[in-house]
Amino acid sequence: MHVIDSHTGGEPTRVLLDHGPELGDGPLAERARRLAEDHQGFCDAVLREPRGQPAMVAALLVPPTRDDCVTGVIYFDAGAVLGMCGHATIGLAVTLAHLGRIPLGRHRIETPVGVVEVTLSDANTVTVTNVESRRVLDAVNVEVPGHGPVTGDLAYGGNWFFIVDPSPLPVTAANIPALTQLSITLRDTANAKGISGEEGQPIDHVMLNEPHPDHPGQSRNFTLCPDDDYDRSPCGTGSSARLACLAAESLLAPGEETVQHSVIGSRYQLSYQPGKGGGVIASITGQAFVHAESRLLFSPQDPFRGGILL
Ligand code: PYC
Repeated sequence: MHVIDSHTGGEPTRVLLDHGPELGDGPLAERARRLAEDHQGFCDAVLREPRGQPAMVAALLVPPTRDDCVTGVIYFDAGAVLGMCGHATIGLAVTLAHLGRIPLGRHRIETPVGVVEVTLSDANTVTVTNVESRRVLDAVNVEVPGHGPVTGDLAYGGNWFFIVDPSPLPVTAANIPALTQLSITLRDTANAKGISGEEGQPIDHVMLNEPHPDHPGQSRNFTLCPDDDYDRSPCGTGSSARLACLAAESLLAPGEETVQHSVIGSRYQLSYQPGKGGGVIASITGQAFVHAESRLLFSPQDPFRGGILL
């Protein structure tokens, strides 16, 4: 299997160029459902150690249903198939340019949740214009076992986020184990309470924010992903969901720029325009770097050809 690995603000993306499972040619949401239901072994084999690494997101290229898109893509991490992925879309655009498949400029990419646009400004810098994001619930209280009450918003940015601002714990590298544990317990408790999207969609990500101590007016976040690992980047879909919350509170005006930092110190520039459905259309600018191009081999004799599953 031919793969290209990149990172976006430290967060890994693996673009899968061939040997994907047969998913048919229907709508991408349908193909994504088939991937999640019937091909977990494939997802584990390409993302879990020893071939993959913690926090890695795969971008499985599939034929788009629309002529105006350069490709279709289905993203997944080791825990779930994702609706969209901001950092991986930046990584995908940079990878397609590395392969000579797209020039600088604007391109459309079809995902299971809709068409997103990428603007490739140079070999590494990409602005993603996401699907419409929205806040669904505000100031929801969750009693987190072992911690106490936590209040946050439920918002959609291509994935489903519980967003807490300010974070109950400082968003620092030293706190990553504690932030991870708190976020897992918070997500599981909120899901058990039935806090969900309009059609019962469960929370798949948790974002804990705080004002950046060194950059007045900017924010720093910790984001937990479905694989129970944290996003090294500031999380594109989470940043989009957060923009929807800021817009709902009139804390950021349309077109106004802000900067979102991740817990490891990488950053995105963000802004939004009002969406047609009452939410926001987020623009996320970040950088990705290709760092490996390789072929994954799966020997039938290898006891860990399907990944390490503990
Ligand atoms: O950037 O949207 C994102 C993302 C989701 C999971 C990991 N990164």
